[in-house]
Amino acid sequence: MSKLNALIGTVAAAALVISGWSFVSGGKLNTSLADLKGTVTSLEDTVTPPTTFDAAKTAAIDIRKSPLDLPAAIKRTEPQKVVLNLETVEVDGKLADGTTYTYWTFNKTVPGPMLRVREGDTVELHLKNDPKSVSIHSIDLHAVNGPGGGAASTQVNPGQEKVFTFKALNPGVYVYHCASPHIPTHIAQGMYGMIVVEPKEGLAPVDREFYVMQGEIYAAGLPADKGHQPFNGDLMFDEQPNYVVFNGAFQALTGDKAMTAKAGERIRLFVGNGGPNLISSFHVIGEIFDKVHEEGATEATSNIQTTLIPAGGATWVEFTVDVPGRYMLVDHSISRAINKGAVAYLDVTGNPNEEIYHDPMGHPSPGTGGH
Ligand SMILES: [Cu+2]
Repeated sequence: MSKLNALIGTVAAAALVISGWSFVSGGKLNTSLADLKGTVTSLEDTVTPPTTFDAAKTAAIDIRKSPLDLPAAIKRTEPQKVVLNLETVEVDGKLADGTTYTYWTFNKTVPGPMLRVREGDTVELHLKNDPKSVSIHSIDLHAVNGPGGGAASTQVNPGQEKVFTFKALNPGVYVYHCASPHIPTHIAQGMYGMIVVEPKEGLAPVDREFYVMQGEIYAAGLPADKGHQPFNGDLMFDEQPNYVVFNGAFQALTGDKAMTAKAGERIRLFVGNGGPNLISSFHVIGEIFDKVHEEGATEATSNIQTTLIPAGGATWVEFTVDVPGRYMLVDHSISRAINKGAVAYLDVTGNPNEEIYHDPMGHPSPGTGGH
């Protein structure tokens, strides 16, 4: 318990350090409308230019989870025992260009790995905690029927391993997260991911699947501030993050990790919200979700523009990209997208379809290399 008390003490101490927050708050309040005015010549000008992640700048690692890094659809028609291994690792990671942050992770990425099992499977989950960790960690999977979603069985000290078994009774898409005290701090440091429990009949075939999770980062500095930014407990208690991100970092999925597709393809997005606090108004600029499994429900609704994803919730959406161009995933609580990093690119190539979309000025489309 001494480690837990020490951590809670650290958070309490952070709450007393108000000078940094006062400075940040003052800066925000003094921002005039003139300061916010910009010039827009293309859709991309509506967001801050993408960051670059130069590994040579710092020893901090790239913690961004690739949206392509997810298990393939399950082909099995019978349940089986599935063994899953996760490791909690605390790392210094790149939060933005020239900015680093101390993340706590599952398997060194944010979010952690997407897990994928079939309804009826028996899952044996092993959770290791890196010997170099300073904190105890654990896992609560929302797909579990049982105490703490597994957290009751997996409080694991540095250098140790815990295991528990559960049967995946309910199909759907579920968040998992660390549930060790102080829980909001562990989640805010990046300790969340998704587990998909496919229904017995499987999911409808699509051309491409992507894995995206939103989360807040309560770093002391604003996105323009460089250097290593410490966690700020005041910002978290007030639910006022300086960063809101997809897949771990500021505009993480706009450069080398942007998603790509071809016009005419059917897309499935698995989208979760680690929180720890904010509700996402998830939207794709330039698209309409043909199907949304709202809050991860088995039943789908049709023709949705923006769907709410609660903190600790997930959904999956499906749509066909009809024409080439750049489509932007955003939290449509739009300051989070424009200023705090919650934007991702889906670049679609292919032949234009003038019947569906026609631009008489012939504006270049960044997803097609200029046409
Ligand atoms: Cu933890």
